[in-house]
Amino acid sequence: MRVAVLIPAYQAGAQLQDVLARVAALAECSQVLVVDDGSTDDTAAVARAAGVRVLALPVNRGKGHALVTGFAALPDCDAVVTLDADGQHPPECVPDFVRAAEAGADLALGVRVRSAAMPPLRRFANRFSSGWATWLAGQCVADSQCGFRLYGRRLLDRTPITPGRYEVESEVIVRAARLGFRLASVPIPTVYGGEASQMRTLRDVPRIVGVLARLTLERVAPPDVMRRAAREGCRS
Ligand SMILES: Nc1nc2c(ncn2[C@@H]2O[C@H](COP(=O)(O)OP(=O)(O)O)[C@@H](O)[C@H]2O)c(=O)[nH]1
Ligand SMILES: [Mg+2]
Repeated sequence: MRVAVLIPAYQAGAQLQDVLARVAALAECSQVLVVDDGSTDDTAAVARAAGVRVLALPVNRGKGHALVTGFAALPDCDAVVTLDADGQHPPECVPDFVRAAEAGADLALGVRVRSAAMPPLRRFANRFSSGWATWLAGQCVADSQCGFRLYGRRLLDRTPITPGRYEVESEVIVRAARLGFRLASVPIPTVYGGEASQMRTLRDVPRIVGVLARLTLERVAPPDVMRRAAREGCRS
């Protein structure tokens, strides 16, 4: 299986070098792509110095935009593993994701233990959004907010994804599950250290709640893109 690693990165210069060195040590990974949109620190320079492919976009538009751009730039692999640039996702777990894909998963979702290592507000938000996503997806979604994932090729080719910020990661789970793609959970450590989150509560929480509300409506009134995708099916 040809596996690419896609790293959306924003203001992540401080941790990115270590993450890229650990990704480079992975036998499973055939290519690495960093997508930086508008960082004002040395994120892009650190990635280039590590010798990986970099897409440096001029304006910041959000993690979801970076993911969609990255998926489109990686058409030649069988699966794309996404992991965060800030060191919260140990690259050493990538083989577990590949094993889940080899066992039949189309979307392998990293699952963090909701331990005391996770800030209390995050724990609550995570439980709430994961419960809602599970109900919408009809399959277990234990951690809808975790960006450490493996996306299979067929899923990437067939699931309509609306570019945006963090809410994109909720949309893709629910839409992929509705199209019949198989989800799996991969336990990963819960890492909270000195890294600064780029998530802005007033901007991003309403976007996540908004997308879950929209996906609730899509149950009864699917948009054209989903009707078309459903006609194509996930296995044909
Ligand atoms: N390219 C890009 N990456 C982003 C953006 N926002 C966050 N990221 C990256 O997405 C990952 C997760 O973001 P983070 O703010 O740490 O989210 P949190 O860990 O859920 O608090 C990190 O690798 C960030 O560098 C963005 O606007 N553009
Ligand atoms: Mg983070």
